[in-house]
Amino acid sequence: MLEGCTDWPDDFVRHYRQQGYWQGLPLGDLLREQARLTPDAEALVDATRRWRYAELDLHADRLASSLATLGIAPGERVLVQLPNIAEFFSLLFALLRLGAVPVLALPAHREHELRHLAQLSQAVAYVTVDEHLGFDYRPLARTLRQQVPELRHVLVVGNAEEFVALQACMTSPRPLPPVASRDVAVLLLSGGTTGLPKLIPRTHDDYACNARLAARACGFDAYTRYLAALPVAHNFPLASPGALGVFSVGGTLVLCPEPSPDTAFELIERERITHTALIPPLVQLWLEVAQWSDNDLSSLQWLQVGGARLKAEIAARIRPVLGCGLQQVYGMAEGLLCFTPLEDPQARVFETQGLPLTADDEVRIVDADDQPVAPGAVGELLVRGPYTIRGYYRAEEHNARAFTADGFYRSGDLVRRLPEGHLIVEGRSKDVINRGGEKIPVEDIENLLLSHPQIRDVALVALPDELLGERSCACVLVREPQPDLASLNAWLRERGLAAYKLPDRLQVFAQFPLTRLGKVNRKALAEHVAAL
Ligand code: AMP
Ligand code: DBH
Repeated sequence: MLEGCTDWPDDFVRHYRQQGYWQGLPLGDLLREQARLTPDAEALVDATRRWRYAELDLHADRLASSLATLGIAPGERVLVQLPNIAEFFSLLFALLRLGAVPVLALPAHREHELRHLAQLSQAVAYVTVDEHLGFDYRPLARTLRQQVPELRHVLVVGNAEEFVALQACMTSPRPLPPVASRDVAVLLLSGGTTGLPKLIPRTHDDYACNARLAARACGFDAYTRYLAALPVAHNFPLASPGALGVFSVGGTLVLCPEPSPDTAFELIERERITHTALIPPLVQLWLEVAQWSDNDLSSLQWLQVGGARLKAEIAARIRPVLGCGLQQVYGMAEGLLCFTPLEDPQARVFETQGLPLTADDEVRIVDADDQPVAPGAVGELLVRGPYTIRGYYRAEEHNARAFTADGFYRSGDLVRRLPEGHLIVEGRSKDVINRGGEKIPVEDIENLLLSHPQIRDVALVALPDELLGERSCACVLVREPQPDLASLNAWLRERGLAAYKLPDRLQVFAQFPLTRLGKVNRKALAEHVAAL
């Protein structure tokens, strides 16, 4: 296994194989197999292209050969920052076939996040796009290359300027050394537990299991036409079941450049979309717009919603307004996926976040002393299973806290379980703000703010928000002259922070309320600000 990753113990490996969770096939073969079975079926549609399975397969092979020729070797990491375009998948499968490991950054990430990801992963290459939604990624590539000298290659989709054009990397396919299914396939980003975002190593075996079984739980088949409205670098639209789930059954993936209802509704109508996935604030936006939209959404069968808690009132409006069923999804890039079963009664679908995907997802709900809580009581969810990691990448010290001695992942989520096994997410114990499904790593932003000359101390807290569930407020002690929110955010932006992590509000204090132990009382701070 890739150095810096934690393997499952042998008895678990044996069990997961015996039970058929791990099938011993590298993810690159998943596409190969579909291309053999249904070469002419439509695999992928984006704004300008329609690729059949045979075409996607060939693009991936050609790109893999070119990347090998450039000198990218098995096991090396490649930082990938691509929007929802066809090349995301030719590149992903090329890297998987090469055994090189993609680090999947989101299009919203900027210098602050990318530098950290490149350094932590010791990436040898960065692949990006010329422009997307009005943002030019090439200056970002220049900065990154200066700051991280280990980045040997920069490849750009579109007008590459001084960089290598990805579309020119199309040599004829040649045989590559085999890839081990037990090895790491991708490094996903965690929303953050403490400190800087961590990297999540997912193996070919466990990620294929994730996608294949999720596709089954969601009823995906060869007739499925899935709209990827969320950015496909994220675990939800990528593999839960998302794109990889679609490819595992020979369905069609339609890539939506951004999730606004205007763009998405056109595609749903034109492409006869059957399934899609959203985070809760987008559901509200889609519901608003659908009421006066002329688009025909009648092909839509299921809307999956996850990333943050969905309010039951909103859940109840989905079928009347959009004409499709709701499936709640509670997932994490670290592994565990829960889905409300398709046949569940409405009340259960509105009120719960579903059942764990497999019988071997071992879920424990515990108190502060790691003792199981009484049935039905709220506690922290701990989990281990055939597609849940045993450790973050290169994070030995953090892993000692984030996992129990017997290998359970401490999710930081507070949940309770109904008698039938359905989980309900009630809150969290980790220091992350969940802004409508987008996760803000509190400590990282606080550290950045502490380096601002006018800020003496800071606590970033969550405030309740009607649309987003939570938004962020920077509570600060300042030096004169006092900064205002606009100037502070301009300063953070200059430091290359992704826009969704910018504080929504700034509140200046003369002193912070303290706990009896003398630490900043975040709860009291948040309550105080919310009441203002
Ligand atoms: P990440 O670790 O970035 O993959 O984010 C996963 C986290 O998102 C989970 O641990 C939960 O805190 C949150 N989450 C995901 N889905 C839901 C959901 N359906 N309801 C509430 N919280 C969710
Ligand atoms: O929030 C998440 O990370 C998430 C939500 C739903 C996820 O990773 C998933 C489904 O797979």
